[in-house]
Amino acid sequence: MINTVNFICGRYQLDLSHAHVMGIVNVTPDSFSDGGRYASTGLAVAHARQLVAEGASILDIGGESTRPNAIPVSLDEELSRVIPVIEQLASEVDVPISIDTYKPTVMREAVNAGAAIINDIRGLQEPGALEAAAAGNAGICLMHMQGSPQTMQIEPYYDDVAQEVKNFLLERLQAVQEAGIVPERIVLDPGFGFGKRTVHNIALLQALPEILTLGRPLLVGLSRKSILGQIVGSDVDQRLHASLAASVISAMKGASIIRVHDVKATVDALKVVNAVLAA
Ligand code: 8Y4
Repeated sequence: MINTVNFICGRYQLDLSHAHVMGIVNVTPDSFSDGGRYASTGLAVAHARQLVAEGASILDIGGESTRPNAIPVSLDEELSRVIPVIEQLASEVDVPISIDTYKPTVMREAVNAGAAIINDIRGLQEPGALEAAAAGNAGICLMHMQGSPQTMQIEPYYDDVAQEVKNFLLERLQAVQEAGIVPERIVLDPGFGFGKRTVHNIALLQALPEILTLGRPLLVGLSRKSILGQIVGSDVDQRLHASLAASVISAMKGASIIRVHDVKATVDALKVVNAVLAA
């Protein structure tokens, strides 16, 4: 299945007729007591450079953990983690930089600092988020989540997960267009693991072609997630092979952007998928 839809993101235009890798860059508070902010910025930038060298087409920069039970960070803390990293990377790498945030102020400042994509796990539902996204020319990833990161895995329930996720993404796609954002700036994401049980995640993987009928490219994130741990029985740091299988399945089902930790291995796997899909 060849998807010829282009993705406009800031000064970039990605050709989503084949699958791309989005490399995950977490900016975590640094563990060196005397390192200050400088150390964690440097570590994140060095990691990001390596992911580009390994073939990442996009870098996703995140300053707040979205894992269940993670402690939320303040606006100022999130800004001071991600903005220096984005500023430094924007001037030296030639791939779009994505900011993983749901906070409108972080969106605006990240775009000012050079971010080309807003990756919002809340689908621009926070007050002011639509306006912040519409203000620039960044690409936008709209993701589905049931509940909030604090509560989403308590008791996920759906009558028809594929239909409900599709309806939500359609509603958000219409809301962003009403805010003045052209559809060429949008990609959609079913939000694997965000308020979903294993059966829901598997049903969504099978339903990717159905969600594609909304007319926008799909981004998926399954890398190292607990669904893979449940299937394989492996700890989070032993999920590379399961993650590769999930990436290959996603791309074969029509996903265009695959968000992963292990860039080099995923790039190779997707080269095989892309060669088959292009034949
Ligand atoms: C190990 C490592 C286990 C990481 C779990 C995790 C997505 C996303 C996340 C996604 C989009 C995560 C920010 C969760 N997942 N953004 N963000 N799509 N668009 N957990 O699936 O990686 S964070």
